[in-house]
Amino acid sequence: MRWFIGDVHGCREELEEMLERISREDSAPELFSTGDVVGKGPDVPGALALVEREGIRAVLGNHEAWLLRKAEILRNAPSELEEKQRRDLAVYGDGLGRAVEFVRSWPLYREFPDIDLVHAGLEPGVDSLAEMNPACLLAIRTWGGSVERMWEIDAPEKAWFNLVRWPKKVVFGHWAYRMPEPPPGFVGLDTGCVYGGALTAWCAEEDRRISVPARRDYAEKHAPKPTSAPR
Ligand SMILES: [Mn+2]
Repeated sequence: MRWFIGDVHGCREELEEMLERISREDSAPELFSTGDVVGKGPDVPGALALVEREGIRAVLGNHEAWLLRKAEILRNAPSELEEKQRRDLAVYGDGLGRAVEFVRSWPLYREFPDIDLVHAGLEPGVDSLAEMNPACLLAIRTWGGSVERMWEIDAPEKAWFNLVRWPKKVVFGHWAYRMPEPPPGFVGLDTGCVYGGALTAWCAEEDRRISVPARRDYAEKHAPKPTSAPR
């Protein structure tokens, strides 16, 4: 069966536990990730290595896109990197080159006969994934009419999934904090593990979720309210 795992953000231990739980129910699972495996969390290189070793097929998240951009700058014009960016890259140690090489192979979306997988969401008004602005696929939450206006999280009527009609199910992550309930057919899997929420996986064939609670709060900002806790 196909299992789609939400945003890991370096929560390697929770990902390990999730893989154990899935393997107890499914002896030959096909594993996918909504992206944002990297960034923010306690063991980013470890989480990435686990994704590679277990053959989890991911899509690019905005944090992987950031990694690719900053690694490119580091190679070509290191003096342009700010101190914080340097610290964020330092978590990879000697493994940065390998991490970049792995992440570079991830696509912006994955298509199945019945499902499309993206990190953040779809660009309203565009009929084909290939023609969507990558910035939307990577980072959209709400849609104010342009890619510059995707950030009004307190306007649920502008949530991208309320502005899109799509013939397949759409599986996505990215929106852990104050996400309105998506309509049927839209499966949001970022339940804020790195903020002390949970890591969630969804089994497509059985339309059900598994959730592994975070062992602790790893990042304090934007902690999800109880209303957006995993179901
Ligand atoms: Mn994201």
